[in-house]
Amino acid sequence: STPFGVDLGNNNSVIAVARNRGIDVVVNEVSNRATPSVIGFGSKNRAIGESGKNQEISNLKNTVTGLKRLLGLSVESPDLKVEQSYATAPIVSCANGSACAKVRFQGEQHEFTSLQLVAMYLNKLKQTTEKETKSSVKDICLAVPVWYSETQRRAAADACKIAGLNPVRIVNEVTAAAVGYGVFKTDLPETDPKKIAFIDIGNSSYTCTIAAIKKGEMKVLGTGYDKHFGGRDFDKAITEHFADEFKGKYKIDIRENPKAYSRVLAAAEKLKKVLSANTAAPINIESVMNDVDVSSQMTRDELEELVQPLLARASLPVESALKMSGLSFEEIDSIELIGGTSRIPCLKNKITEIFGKPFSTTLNQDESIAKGAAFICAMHSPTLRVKPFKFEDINLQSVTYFWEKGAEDTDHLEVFQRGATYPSTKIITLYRTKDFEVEAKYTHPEDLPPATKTLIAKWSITGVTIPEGEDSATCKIKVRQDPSGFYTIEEAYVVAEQEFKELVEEPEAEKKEGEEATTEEAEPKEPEYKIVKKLVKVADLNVQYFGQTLSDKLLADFHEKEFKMVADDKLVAETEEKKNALEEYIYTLRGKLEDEYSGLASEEEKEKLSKMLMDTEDWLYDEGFDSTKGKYIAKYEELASIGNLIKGRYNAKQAELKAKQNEKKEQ
Ligand code: ATP
Ligand code: K
Ligand code: MG
Repeated sequence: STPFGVDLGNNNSVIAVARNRGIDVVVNEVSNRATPSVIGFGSKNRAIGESGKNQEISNLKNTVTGLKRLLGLSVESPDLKVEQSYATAPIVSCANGSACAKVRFQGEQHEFTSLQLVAMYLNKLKQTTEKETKSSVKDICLAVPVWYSETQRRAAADACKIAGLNPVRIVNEVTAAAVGYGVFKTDLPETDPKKIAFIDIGNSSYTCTIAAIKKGEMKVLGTGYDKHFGGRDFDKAITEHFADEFKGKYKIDIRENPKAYSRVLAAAEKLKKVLSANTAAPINIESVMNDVDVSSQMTRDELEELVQPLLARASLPVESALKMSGLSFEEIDSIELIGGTSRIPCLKNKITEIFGKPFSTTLNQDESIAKGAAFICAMHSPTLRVKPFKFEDINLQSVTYFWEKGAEDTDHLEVFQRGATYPSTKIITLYRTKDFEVEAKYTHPEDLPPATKTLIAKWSITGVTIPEGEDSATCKIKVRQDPSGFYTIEEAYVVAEQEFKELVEEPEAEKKEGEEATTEEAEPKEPEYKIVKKLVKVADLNVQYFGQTLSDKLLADFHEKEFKMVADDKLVAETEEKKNALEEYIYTLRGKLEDEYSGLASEEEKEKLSKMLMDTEDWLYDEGFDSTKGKYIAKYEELASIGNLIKGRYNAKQAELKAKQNEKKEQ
């Protein structure tokens, strides 16, 4: 399968593949290099991506956005309120306590979990990619925010699986961009790594990741973020400003009219973008509500004033990243800016001001995350050979593993510290007399975002038997923070001391430099042995994981539902296609009948066909307006049976004419 990288953005997503010995961004069905992260639900089908965005304003209640923000979000989290404030479809609590979107779809109320929604969207991106690359797509490297918890990362992986994808790696967005930088930059130092601050300001969040990069190698040193800082906050600030203005100026309250509010919000985003290039920009919306046309304008300075509260927080992510990395501002060699919102002049100035030096934009602001992810996916491919590149990410939360206290054991150990790098493997030794359980928990629940699950996972370890002559089994537990950042137990086994006979080697007589080795035979000696004790693996233990992944049964269930919806969407699209084909055929055939076919059909035939065309046309706008694919095909074929007859005569006549012409030429 083609290695596939996805930057799942809150506003739009970018997909990239590894092919032709390079990494390419994949364009969607309307040739855009980014696809809106939107799902619209309709009376028959879903409209995902571009089509969802196109119908958004007319279908607000059944249009879901904020997919990545909802994924794995607990309904107990205060962030739910934030997301609800941006959402136009109702975001509710599902039976299992996760966030769900409540929409009308195919004539019924549906609640889709955040996991299902992300799966739908990823499946659409997969289809886009398969179509564009004419290849199959299975393995995916999905980029996620650095602040995603275990719950959210597991949900991301499960969403991939529901979409029929194999998540070979979940990677932090900015890390993926930094990997791309390290792989494609040609002038990196061989030894002394450069310290680079990567800053991504997107639609909903702001991340600063500091990495040490040299040729072929990258290590993340620190990262900081503001989960609630992005382009949508600017849009909202502008919209709220105009909401107040329009209330006074036009006596309308767009806050009471979701459609009007959404239209102003969309106009606000446009205005914001214009203000990145110009110092003032207009806003004009016809009949925004109550038949009122609104118009106004905003200057760049006014926008800057409006977002002061946000700008005041702009240095925080950088400061936390620096603190974690142990570096000072002076030690940063360069600053790389990515993300759509980093195009805003006042933010650019702010970044320069924070670091006290100019930034660079070596990386493509919109595509570097997806490209890095595609490269990482290719790294994991057994068949593709990519440029070797080693990289390590940083662990944001300390994690402790717990077990029942034993006679010789304490009951826990902090295994992965905040600030340590991963992937990383550690071995824990426990002396056990029976089967046992291990739990992994975040060490400092007080540092976690509210409503984050403290328990990461539980494992049951079975098959413990005490070796003969011992009081307990010495169990070795291989724990790992894997490349996706998941905390796992890779394997567990029992070791025991066993005695080995080992040859005692004669200490070699020290040779002085320059001295010839003696050729004299040493006196032959009896070989001497000693008994050494060594720990060897004597038995494997069974490790069973109870974590935050969906059960196989549920995964299969969601998968089936998803592919049923895909089939429905496909049928609707094909039906629409057949209907359009029929409509078009009516017009072309009618035209030809009066033109090039006119001398080729008898009056009777013409009359019959004209009537059929008229009847079919009437049917199309009446009873057949919303018919089935089969009916449209049947109607088409009915017309074509006569149409093709005349076409046949026409073609024969054309051939005859051509033959005559050729004859003439030859003469
Ligand atoms: P996130 O990373 O938060 O999940 P995302 O990846 O979808 O979101 P980006 O694609 O990096 O975000 O950026 C999209 C945001 O950038 C939008 O809010 C958009 O309005 C904003 N944006 C794009 N171009 C400009 C511009 N020229 N000036 C100002 N803002 C812009
Ligand atoms: K994006
Ligand atoms: Mg982004």
